[in-house]
Amino acid sequence: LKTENNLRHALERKEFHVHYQPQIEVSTGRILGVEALVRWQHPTTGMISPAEFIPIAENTGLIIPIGEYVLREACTQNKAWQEAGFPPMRMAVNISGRQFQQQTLVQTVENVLRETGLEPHWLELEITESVAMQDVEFTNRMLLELRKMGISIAIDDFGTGYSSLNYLKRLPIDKIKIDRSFIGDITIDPDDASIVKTIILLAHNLKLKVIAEGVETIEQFEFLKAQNCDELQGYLFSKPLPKNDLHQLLTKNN
Ligand code: G
Ligand code: G
Ligand code: MN
Ligand code: NA
Repeated sequence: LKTENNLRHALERKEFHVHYQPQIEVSTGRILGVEALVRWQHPTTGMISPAEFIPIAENTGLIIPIGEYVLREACTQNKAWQEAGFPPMRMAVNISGRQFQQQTLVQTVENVLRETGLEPHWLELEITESVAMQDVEFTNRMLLELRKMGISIAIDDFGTGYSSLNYLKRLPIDKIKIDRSFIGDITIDPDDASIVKTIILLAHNLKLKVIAEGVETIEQFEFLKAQNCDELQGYLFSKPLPKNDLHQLLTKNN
């Protein structure tokens, strides 16, 4: 099922859809943005998780057209929400390792922003920590070019890779996303609690915003609030939703 040919056909038949998960300002409960998350709606199998097909898309290179589709769809949708009169918000889009290594990424992002009319500061790209740290010189050059456009950069899955603190200080980034593997047990595991506290302090000392992902309980929310975490994302507030279901949340947010 998850072969190169099937992925190619899925792209042609428009079986990929984008869901959106709200990112909440901890101090106010407001929706500051959403993360775009791709879904494969297979005609007979049903919904297939990106965890299952992104690795194949990476290996075959199909992540390039799939990723460009997600980026264009997400920017188009964000512009549409703005034009419908919802308070403007940020759109966060995941960029895979293979996409990030493409010299054409900057041009692609520029084209998509121009074509959709979305202002750059409403777009955030998420690069995983492990991808960012692979070749720090390259990452630095690439992020400088992307940020020159006016978009922002978040380091995804933070804490699961091996960041040199020295590099973290030098890279032109805006935000750190604490990986959800640290959040699940913050209220019961003292080690996870101190790791999360330390990441928040570190981020703030470096003038970076910090968002916690995978927040599922009120207790986790209270902990993060007490530690001055800036934003959160997780099932406590909302799971990733199709665009039409998100309309209702945005209306309440108005
Ligand atoms: O949404 P879900 O938790 O099922 O996603 C599983 C994994 O797939 C996550 O690691 C997420 O970052 C990744 N993912 C989801 N959508 C995209 C996408 O559009 N591009 C890339 N590169 N990864 C994605
Ligand atoms: O790695 P990345 O941040 O892109 O992954 C986002 C993934 O996390 C999505 O697949 C989304 O479905 C999943 N996710 C979002 N919120 C929660 C949550 O509260 N709990 C769990 N277990 N997964 C979540
Ligand atoms: Mn992400
Ligand atoms: Na993540």
